[in-house]
Amino acid sequence: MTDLADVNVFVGTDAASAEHFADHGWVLTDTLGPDGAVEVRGWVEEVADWPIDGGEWLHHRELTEHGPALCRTENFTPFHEGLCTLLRSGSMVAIASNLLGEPAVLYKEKINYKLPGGAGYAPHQDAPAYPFIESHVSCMVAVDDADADNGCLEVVSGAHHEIYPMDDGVVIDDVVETFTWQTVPVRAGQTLWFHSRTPHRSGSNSTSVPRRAIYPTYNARSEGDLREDYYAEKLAAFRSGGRSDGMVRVSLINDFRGIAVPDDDTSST
Ligand SMILES: O=C(O)CCC(=O)C(=O)O
Repeated sequence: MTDLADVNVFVGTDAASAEHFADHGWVLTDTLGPDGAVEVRGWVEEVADWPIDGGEWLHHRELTEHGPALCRTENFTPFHEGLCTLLRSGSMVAIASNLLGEPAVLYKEKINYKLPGGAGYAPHQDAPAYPFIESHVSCMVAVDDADADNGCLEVVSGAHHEIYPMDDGVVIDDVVETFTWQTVPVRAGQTLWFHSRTPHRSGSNSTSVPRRAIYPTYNARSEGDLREDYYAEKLAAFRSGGRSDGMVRVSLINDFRGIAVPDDDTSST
């Protein structure tokens, strides 16, 4: 497996980064560095300790072979100063703006914890899950090293120009088989930026340690500041019910492969 982290890391705010992103639909940058990653890991642990029902953040759990485990938190920047500053200002917004080619604003944010035994994601494009907006860029800020064993991302290069046929939000098998998938191992502190139409997927975490990552999504500010609208729409959709296939509903599309925790299970994560 090629370690892209060694051979292909960009600055993010320069023309070469924007060119690589435009050509491939993704680009890898060194955003936090090892020291920043340690600080951010502490912040993610603080968020993970927030109570399930204690606030307006959205915690989601999945059932793993080790029992119920936290799989995702959304809508946390209003309640965490450090993460708010990291995701809504400074170099993250500057890189998003460079890749979009105009000033960017945060559209949504999530942490995927992928704890030991945590499930992966079926092949999908994010764009159908992001209402209101034409132009997005998302990224995976690696909180822990990610590789094939703990479920790093796999992407398809140069396939970000169209929406592919999908079933329930997941790209259909006939199309998936035609793609050349590229595994993208990343080190803690690195950030993999990807277009909202870049097909991507990931495996489960078969190791004994977490594979945590933060995923902010940005849109061009010229399209509006729609973060609150996004979360209003998402909450309304979630109130209408969970998935009927026994899997956890974490998204407006059904890409997540995690098994739902029974409603009457209140055990801690
Ligand atoms: O964290 C992962 O492994 C994949 C995340 C992803 O594709 C998603 O949340 O849509």
